[in-house]
Amino acid sequence: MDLIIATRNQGKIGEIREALDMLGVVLHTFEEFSEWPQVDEVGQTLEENAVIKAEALRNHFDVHTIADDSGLEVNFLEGRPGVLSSRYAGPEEDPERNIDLLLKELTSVPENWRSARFVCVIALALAENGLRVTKGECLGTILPERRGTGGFGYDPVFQPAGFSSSMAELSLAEKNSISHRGKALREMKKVLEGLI
Ligand code: ITT
Repeated sequence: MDLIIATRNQGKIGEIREALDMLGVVLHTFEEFSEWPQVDEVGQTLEENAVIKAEALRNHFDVHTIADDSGLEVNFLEGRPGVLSSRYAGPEEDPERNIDLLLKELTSVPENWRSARFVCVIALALAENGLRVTKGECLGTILPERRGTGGFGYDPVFQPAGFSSSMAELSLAEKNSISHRGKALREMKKVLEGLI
């Protein structure tokens, strides 16, 4: 089975490859294609955007496609940055500026008010028009400063519940074993196993 991964985010690609490492599925990424459609994430929710991305690429290439839409929801910020996580500090999607803005907004906010969660929606658009959606979340707190160099996005300032390290201090396999994306991908793996 051929499966396109509808993302340009290398961090996501690495995690998806690790989680879907299984016999019978050949994963394809944007680097293999000479043209790759630009998709506007105009949805109001993670689920809408995951479906928009998966269907757009499936419609273009006519191949089974999965997409990931994910984000960080901070309770003190009433769920922000949420669906706008990658563009929080501006349209240039700069992860360092996004973290700077988040830490600034949480200046002086004590640890027990810094709870947050990562949320991930994985959409599978089948070549013959079916659609499947899986979800995962990971609870934690926002650290006062960056720690670690692994992962991507907000990982250096996210401490998963029950851990004393940041998400960026975990290995790829450790992150997948507890993360929002790892959980959604394990569910999607079961769906794919039922299809091949
Ligand atoms: P694609 O749309 O091409 O998949 P993207 O990075 O723009 O790439 P999203 O629109 O889903 O993807 O934005 C998700 C953002 O949420 C991401 O850029 C990070 O800022 C944040 N995020 C999601 N999962 C994360 C993770 O596992 N670790 C750290 N930050 C994460």
